[in-house]
Amino acid sequence: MKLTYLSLGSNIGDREANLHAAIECLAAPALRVLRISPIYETEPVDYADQRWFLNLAVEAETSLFPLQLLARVQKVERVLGRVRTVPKGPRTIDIDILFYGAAVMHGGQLEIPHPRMCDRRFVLVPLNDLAPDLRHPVSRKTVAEMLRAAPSAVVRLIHS
Ligand code: GSY
Repeated sequence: MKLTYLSLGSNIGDREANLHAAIECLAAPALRVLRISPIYETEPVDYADQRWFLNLAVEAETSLFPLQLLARVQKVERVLGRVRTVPKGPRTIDIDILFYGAAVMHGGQLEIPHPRMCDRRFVLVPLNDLAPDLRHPVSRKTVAEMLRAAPSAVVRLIHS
């Protein structure tokens, strides 16, 4: 079993319902959700002209291999009807794999740890609620340290 951390975001429709539906869909055989962070409303990063997101982080244990986990995540995004009209634009649900144990993977279709997590407050704030002492296997920084160094962006607690 590997411990994995995922980041979930939604900015179309009933954003909170989308997050809950995604968590339910993820938790099929070979993946058990252990903990869920509070939900935050966050200003859009990369493409500003869109609705604000709701974001949260999930801690799960899984016997899926990384590419199997990616396939599971992509299936959940498909099932929930993710539509991407604009690159980095609005989406019903977006799920990013942040950590997979202490694995480091480059190239191919999957990069682990997630390459942009250290710049994204919308990822780090909820992740910090679950695992502030978790260490990035390459930079060796903890989540709390990455959060302290992250560029500013509005992230406000909706409810825990
Ligand atoms: O990479 C995830 C999708 N996404 C988000 C997001 O989930 N939250 C915020 N605040 N901005 C985002 N920009 C992108 S792309």
